[in-house]
Amino acid sequence: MTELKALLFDVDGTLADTERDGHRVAFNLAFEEAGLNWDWTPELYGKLLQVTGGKERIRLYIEKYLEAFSAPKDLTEFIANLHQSKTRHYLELLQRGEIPLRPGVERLLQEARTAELTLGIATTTTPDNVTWLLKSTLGEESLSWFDVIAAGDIVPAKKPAPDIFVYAMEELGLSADECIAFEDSGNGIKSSQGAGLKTIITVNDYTYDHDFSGAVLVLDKFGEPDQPSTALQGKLNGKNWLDIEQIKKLAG
Ligand code: XBP
Ligand code: MG
Repeated sequence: MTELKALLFDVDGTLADTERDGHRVAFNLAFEEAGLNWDWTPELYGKLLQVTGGKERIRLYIEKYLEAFSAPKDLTEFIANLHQSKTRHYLELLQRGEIPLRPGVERLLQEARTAELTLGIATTTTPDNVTWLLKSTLGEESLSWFDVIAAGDIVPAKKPAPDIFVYAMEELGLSADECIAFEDSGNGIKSSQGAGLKTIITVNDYTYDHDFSGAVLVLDKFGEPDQPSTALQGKLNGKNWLDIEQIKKLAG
């Protein structure tokens, strides 16, 4: 049995519930700033989340959900500028401390560090979004906890393609059987499993009904002793929260 060496975390939906009250709000602020009467409601945003990547999501909206829209000559540039504005709004929201980590995330990261496990991130979101989520919740020093932060456009194909997890493992010099992934969505587990990784899922309001076949465990949250976790697929051994001991068993 290969020894577990690294934990690879997705960000949005896994480390923090960032989509409905974070990214979605930032998109709408960018649309308003650009004088566009676009309004991504929580329900519409749930549909748009079928595509990973903010720029890709704007393009999906224009192509599939907008009736009359006279696209500018350079649509790619238009989308890129809109997305830059959205990212600025999102970073301001993070810097105001508006997005907390999900229950159990900080505890699990600290337990992993104590157990001398390597920590990595594999996410579709923009790199600055990751660094500012970590800085605003765990402090500047937490950036050094991660040996790799693989994010955004650094790979040619975003989730559900496996590229970002493959890239993260290459950067760590580790094989899939030395790592385990943590994800929240159907696109996420397709990506992690496509990279050959065992995967633990924590669901959220946008992903609870996704197909997580093949996940080694599906939870509603990582949990804390005073915020018990519920296993939706697979089982927690003994404790009502996920800890390193159980992760090592599941990775085995
Ligand atoms: C989630 C995504 C990202 C965010 C928006 O990434 O798909 O696109 O929704 O961030 P993950 P950007 O679950 O892999 O963390 O606008 O920066 O793409
Ligand atoms: Mg996610």
